[in-house]
Amino acid sequence: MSRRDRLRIAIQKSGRLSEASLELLAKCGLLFRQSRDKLFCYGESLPIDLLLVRDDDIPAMIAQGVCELGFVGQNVSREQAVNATQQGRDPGFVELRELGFGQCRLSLALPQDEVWEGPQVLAGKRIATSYPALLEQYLREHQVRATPVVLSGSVEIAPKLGTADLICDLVSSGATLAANQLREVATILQSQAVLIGATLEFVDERDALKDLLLRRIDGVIRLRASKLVMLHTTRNLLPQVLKLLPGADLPSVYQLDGAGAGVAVQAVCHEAITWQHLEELKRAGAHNLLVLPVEKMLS
Ligand code: PRT
Ligand code: ZN
Repeated sequence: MSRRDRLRIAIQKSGRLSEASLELLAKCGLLFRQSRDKLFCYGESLPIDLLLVRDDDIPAMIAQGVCELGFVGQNVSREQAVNATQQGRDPGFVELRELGFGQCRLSLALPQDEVWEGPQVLAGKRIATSYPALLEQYLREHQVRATPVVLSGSVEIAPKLGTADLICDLVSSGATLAANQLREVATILQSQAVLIGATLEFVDERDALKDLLLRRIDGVIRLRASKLVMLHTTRNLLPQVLKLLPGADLPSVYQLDGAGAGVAVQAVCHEAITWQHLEELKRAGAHNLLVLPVEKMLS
């Protein structure tokens, strides 16, 4: 691989992952010279440039050394990795981080009136899908023989057209399945957007740039779920109350003015805080509970 002093990251040009991908990069402090209609955006704040492409092309671009990093759905990265492995090739890329957006699942769906008693009902059936490698892996694991019918789009109408008996496709709300009188019966893969990167290490500036970007992405992801929790309690109840704070960093405890054993607690929690958490805290003796978003954090 030739030496380069700038890092390239590929994201989907236009589609379900584009906006969230750009937003994540912006939160990492990356600014690009405006050219969203073009393939290449020059990085102005750091020597990190952006490639805007079709999501399916990203894994191969990384494997070929065109770019070093990319954001894709796990459905795409796993399909291409399994496909490469089945052909005895090294995929040339690895998953580095789960990014927490673009959630969906790859599922099998049958016409609504057909029964599902487990994977054995698939025997001899034609299954329409854009994910033949993941489907074949599932069929192998369940030791059942069926015929994948590979389609690049409009998979959900294949049973109605008679070109397949059932489908294996991405689902998020389930509305598309319902509109086509299909019923989700089994999930093959739970998917979300991931950061993928070249398997090879770099011997130039790109290595440090990749580490820097990974650290910033980790910070953004961690902060997304982080909340500042403030509450009042009494000193004797403090151990129980602190035990109930989900994923809390070392909390600060302050004596409340003129309130005897009354204390105020402040803690940054790194896990989602639900109403149930708050109710449990209240039962344990906490009151005046406040949950606030955290904007930036530097430890
Ligand atoms: O042009 P390009 O190839 O880049 O775009 P694309 O058409 O391949 O991708 P796009 O933008 O549709 O999806 C990009 C990625 O978003 C996918 O690879 C998934 O990782 C993720 N994602 C999340 C989804 C969905 N949710 C989703 N619901 N991708 C597709 N769908 C489709 C699904 O195929 C089905 O047709 O939406 C329909 C089902 O949605 P519901 O809500 O009706 O269940
Ligand atoms: Zn695509």
